[in-house]
Amino acid sequence: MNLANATLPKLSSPIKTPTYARTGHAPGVVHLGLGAFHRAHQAMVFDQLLSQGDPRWGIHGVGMTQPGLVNKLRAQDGLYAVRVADANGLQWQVPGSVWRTSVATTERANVVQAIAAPATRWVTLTVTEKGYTPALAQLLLDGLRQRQQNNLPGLTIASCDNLQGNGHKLKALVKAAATPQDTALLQWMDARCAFPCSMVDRIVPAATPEILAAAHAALGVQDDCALSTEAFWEWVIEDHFADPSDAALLQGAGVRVTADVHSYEEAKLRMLNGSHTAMALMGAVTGRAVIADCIGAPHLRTFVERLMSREVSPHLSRSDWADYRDALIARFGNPFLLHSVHQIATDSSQKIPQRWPPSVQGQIARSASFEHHALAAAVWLRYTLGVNEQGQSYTLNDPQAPSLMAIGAAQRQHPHESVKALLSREDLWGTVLPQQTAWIASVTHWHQQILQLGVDASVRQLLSQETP
Ligand code: CS2
Repeated sequence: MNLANATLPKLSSPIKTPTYARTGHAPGVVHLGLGAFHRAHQAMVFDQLLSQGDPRWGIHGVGMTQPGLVNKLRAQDGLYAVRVADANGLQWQVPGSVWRTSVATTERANVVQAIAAPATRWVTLTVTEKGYTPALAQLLLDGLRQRQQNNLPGLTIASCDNLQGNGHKLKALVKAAATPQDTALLQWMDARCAFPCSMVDRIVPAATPEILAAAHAALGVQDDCALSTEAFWEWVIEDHFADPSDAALLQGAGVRVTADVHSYEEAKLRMLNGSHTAMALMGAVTGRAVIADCIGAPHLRTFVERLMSREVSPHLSRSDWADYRDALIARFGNPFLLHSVHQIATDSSQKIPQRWPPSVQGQIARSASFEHHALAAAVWLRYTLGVNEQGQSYTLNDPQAPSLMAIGAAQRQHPHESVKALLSREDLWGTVLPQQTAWIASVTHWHQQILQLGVDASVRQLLSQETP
């Protein structure tokens, strides 16, 4: 027996389950990129709004490519359990906000229909860094065109991916995909639709067999879509909505609505995500499976602390960075999360440009040290060998995997050439860093150390040559 509408009443108490009607009102939100993150983050915020009696926050969840999860969710009436756990406690919850589902590649017309549906008020997106394609823009344009032609209200279209200025990027992408015939549509979009920037944060690892087994034990029924997350969550969104009254509603549900999303975005991308990527690559190469194992190693923890304090924080506009750093280190150590380093290392070529170069450039501008980032960049090169220090091989999941592996393949024979080839790529580092000889020299140095001594010894060496 699986979790579904019919089995909800049979769940072991005290699990929080939806108390509101899940049919009878069309979804007000179309979410593109129905994965683990959305289901354990925004879907739970919308669940709270639904619980308060506002029926406009049901979700039409769209899987962008893979039908697997959508099929499992359909079999469970859109229901799934979330385990929320950290040092302060553990509880299970079943959010009920996913009302309908589609797969964009095979059911595109349904998705366009959903965007164009009269009840739809919001489109939210977590399509990952590499998902910002002309095809995505076309999908949005096709839905919006129908709204315009049918004289329906505009939408709030909120990108929630880990990209700086994500709302601006999405709007620019949509505009770039428009044709000269779309002039009136773009005018309507400018006047009626809002593309707020937003920063979302919650650590939600991909589900594992362990979490599915734990869900079965807690619920008393099978749940093929269960997830595990931490208690912490944050959603900061620009005060820019198609319906301005949404600001107060979201605030009431714990969302921070502000004119200044930028400072939250940059702190999150460079502190949390920047450290995550460094640890993920280090973990992959040293054979540590999860982030908690990395932060649990005292030298890696000190490395991450110093990366944030010495190289990232001087360039942040967020002044409470020390508290933010300490909270992050505690979150990374959450023993319940089992956040796979290989999951985070996925698509590193798409993630690193947001996460590392701004801090390195900032350090160069103030003639300060960037050794932690240089060591991390050298670990990335080592990672492209596809085999860890114990000799176990792994796969590089990255749209740039072929070119990265080609650059990295001969790194033992021609280390300088490999470092140079990696660091000269403007798609990864921007236009400034490829010209910086001190940066290239430093990555070259750490790369040599890593090949000779291994990652752990190189990190210890870096720490020992610094003032504590
Ligand atoms: C992670 C993020 O996989 C990754 O790239 O850094 O998914 C991270 O867990 C979230 O951004 C946390 O909010």
